Amino acid sequence: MSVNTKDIVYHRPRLLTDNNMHYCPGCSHAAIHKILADVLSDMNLADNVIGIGSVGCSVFIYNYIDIDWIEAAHGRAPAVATAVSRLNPQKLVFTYQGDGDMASIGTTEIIHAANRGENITVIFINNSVYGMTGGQMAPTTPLGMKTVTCPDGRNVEQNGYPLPITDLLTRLPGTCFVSREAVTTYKHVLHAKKALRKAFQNTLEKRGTSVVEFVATCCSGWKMSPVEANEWLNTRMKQMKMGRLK
Ligand SMILES: Cc1ncc(C[n+]2csc(CCOP(=O)(O)OP(=O)(O)O)c2C)c(N)n1
Repeated sequence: MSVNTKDIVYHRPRLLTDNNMHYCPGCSHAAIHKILADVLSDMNLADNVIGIGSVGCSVFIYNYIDIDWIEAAHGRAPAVATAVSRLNPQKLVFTYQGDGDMASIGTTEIIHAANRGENITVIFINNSVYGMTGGQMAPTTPLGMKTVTCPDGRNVEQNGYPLPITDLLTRLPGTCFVSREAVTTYKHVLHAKKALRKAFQNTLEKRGTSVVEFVATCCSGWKMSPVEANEWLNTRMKQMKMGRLK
């Protein structure tokens, strides 16, 4: 049967592999992998890119996106990316990190890499908890949110303030672009793709560190259904400045 190209509404990204993803239903990682594969395919970057994976639920990302990957120890992706991009200046180098990874154990690495203005893109998946290890409180857990390690809700007296890591990164001289995105609606997906394209273009043009944060869901960690998690995320997004931050 011949298909009218005008009727095609969906293309599977060329770089997305056939492997079944291991993510829980409703997890944002899966949607973000898809748009990442889409943008890398659209920009024709397959042979010119090295991704630095991290520890967390996305640890198997190398099974899903068919590019060159290096796996970094927990939190160390920006340090590994620094070496890889300096040794391979012709390659686009990016990290893919959760909030436990980037905003907790790896705070030093991201702050110093961004402050040095390393020529990398940082993709930061902020689902407000440590997903892989069972939904513990992360530095980015908002006040009032319940997790297994703050069952009555995060409070300042016991847990301190949430760490606004992305906002801090906007203040550093080495960051050239910082954006906060989501994948909850089609409109958000389009916006997020534009931000990823911009970040990758900056890295290709050697402008310094670009950061794209995704405010994301973790249905299992939050103990919510995918619909409830999306609704909760939409509420949280209303409290945050979304879009381009720098
Ligand atoms: C050095 C080290 N400390 C602790 C761990 C245990 N650990 C594995 S994943 C993880 C949390 C990951 O959370 P996050 O980065 O937010 O990613 P998510 O799983 O939520 O996508 C932790 C603490 C580890 N693997 N290595």
